[in-house]
Amino acid sequence: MQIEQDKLQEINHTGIEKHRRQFEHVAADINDVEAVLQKLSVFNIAIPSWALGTGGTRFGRFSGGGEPRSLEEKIEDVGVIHALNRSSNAISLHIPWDIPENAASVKELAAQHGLHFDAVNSNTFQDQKGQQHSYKFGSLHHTDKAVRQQAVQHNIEVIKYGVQLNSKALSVWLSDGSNFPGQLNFRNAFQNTLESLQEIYEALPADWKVWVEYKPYEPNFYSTTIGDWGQSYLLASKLGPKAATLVDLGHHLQGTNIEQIVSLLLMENKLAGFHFNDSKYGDDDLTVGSINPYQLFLIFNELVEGMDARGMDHATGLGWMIDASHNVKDPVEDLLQSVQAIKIAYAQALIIDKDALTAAQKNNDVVLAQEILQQAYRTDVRPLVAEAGLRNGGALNPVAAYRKLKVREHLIKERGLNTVATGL
Ligand SMILES: [Mn+2]
Repeated sequence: MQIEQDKLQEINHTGIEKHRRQFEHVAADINDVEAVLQKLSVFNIAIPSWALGTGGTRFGRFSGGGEPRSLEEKIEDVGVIHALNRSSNAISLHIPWDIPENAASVKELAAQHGLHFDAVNSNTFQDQKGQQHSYKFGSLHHTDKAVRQQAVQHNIEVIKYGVQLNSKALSVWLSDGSNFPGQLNFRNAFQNTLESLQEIYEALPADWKVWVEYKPYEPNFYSTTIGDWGQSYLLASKLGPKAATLVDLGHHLQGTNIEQIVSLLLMENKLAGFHFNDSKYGDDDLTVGSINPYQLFLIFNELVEGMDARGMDHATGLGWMIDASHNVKDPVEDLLQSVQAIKIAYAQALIIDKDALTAAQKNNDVVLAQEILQQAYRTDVRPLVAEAGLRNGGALNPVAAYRKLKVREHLIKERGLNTVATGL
């Protein structure tokens, strides 16, 4: 379905006076608020094709109805998200869940919604129907060369689909690892992975990148072959300049200082980008900013500082994507909340008094440094995010507008109550 602009404007109109008051209040204390709004208005976060349906756990799955039944319907759902927030102009495909049957028509449909295709994701963590070799004991790291070759060929095929859609990156996440001590020779597993990735790297077009994601555990519970940023960085370094490390926020052990990892990867020009989500215990795939928004802000502080130090464009310098799963929420509402949370953290990072912070750090004024960071964090920047969305033709409040427009009800009517999207 398409969002009707006149109805959206009507909804915006009802909240506009309150918004103006709140915006002027916060804008009065911000240096160069127009520069902040400009950065916010061009900042987009890609939506993964697998997050548009209800996610499940291994205990069950409770569909909310009206889920997209095809790649085309997934594109339409991202179109709805983008029409409301004007900040989600890309979709990231997962192969083989979302093989584009007709690339030209899929590209045309995406363009109608103002969308393009972000990184393509390969899948060697499941066996597909008719597949010759099993990934039960891994894929790119497998002890059997024939299995490794099959996984390499799959990744090369994913690149080919991506080329048809004008994607520019291949995102690789491996479930390869071991469940029990003694099961695996760590060095052999690493070397096999490197060799396999080298073959994939060779197949990358000149203007492509490969993003190497890491994860400490699950589905393997003793070791993961690309388990942390060090292992990913080592692979990316050995592969070459087209390879970099992808940080998924949920792929860290509790208490990990993710902002420090981000800072150093950026310094080394080896940060590919992000999979945003939030978690309390592990890879929970919860809504971005729902559990620890302060950590998200601290990450954005390092991102803004580190990207500015390298003269990078915030909007295009790194890959920005959500990687979440929704068990009990409407996926579209969850994605709208996630994008808002990301933009809020970004806006807070943009208003940090950097000169004052640098001076406080030089003087070892620990108290002042904390005051400066928290001054930005405790500023309610939501009117800035709303203003940027409004100026781009989006909704003042995307979730509220989605509900007032009864989008889910329309989707259920159109697609039915018992539809099941491919994905997690
Ligand atoms: Mn991820």
